[in-house]
Amino acid sequence: MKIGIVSDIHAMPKALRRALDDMPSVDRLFCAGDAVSEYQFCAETVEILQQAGAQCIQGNHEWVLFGGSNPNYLRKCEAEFAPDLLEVLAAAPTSIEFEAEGAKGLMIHASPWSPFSDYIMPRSPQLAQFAELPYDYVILGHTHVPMVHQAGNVTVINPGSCSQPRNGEDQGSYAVLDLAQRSVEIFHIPID
Ligand SMILES: [Mn+2]
Repeated sequence: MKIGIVSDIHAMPKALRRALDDMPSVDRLFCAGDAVSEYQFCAETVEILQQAGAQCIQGNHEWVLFGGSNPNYLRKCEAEFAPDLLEVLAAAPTSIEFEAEGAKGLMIHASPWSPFSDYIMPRSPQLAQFAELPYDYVILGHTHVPMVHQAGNVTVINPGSCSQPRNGEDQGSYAVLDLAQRSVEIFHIPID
């Protein structure tokens, strides 16, 4: 089974489309949060994810938008967008556990430890702690920096952002996890 992973789209549907067009054939699609931004909902982004059958979690931006911290903008969205479209992200969980081909995984936007908002960067000291988690794969987003890191038996994957790279490069990125091969590949795509 192959899982395509996108993250931190931040309401830029063109970049999402580019990632999905470029992506090799996959069996499942995951979105690791921040599909939209706290002050910018995007119907087209959500529709593309829905059509692709993506399993989405909330990032900090969805958490702010739908969690009540931003009531004026949420009211504006409720007036403008169809309820079922908002519900896709409003009802999304903040983490997903998955199990396939004998592998166990967790997807969570920023960090699996309270306060769930740390930025786990490629050389972060916290990476060593992932080895203690009861998973084979932990999928993160949030940093906009693509990463594949082996911590003991745990592979930590961040697909980066398909639209807003923050690694000093001018390319977006996404990831494909191949559970049969136990391999992960990061793919780079042009951005505008
Ligand atoms: Mn984020």
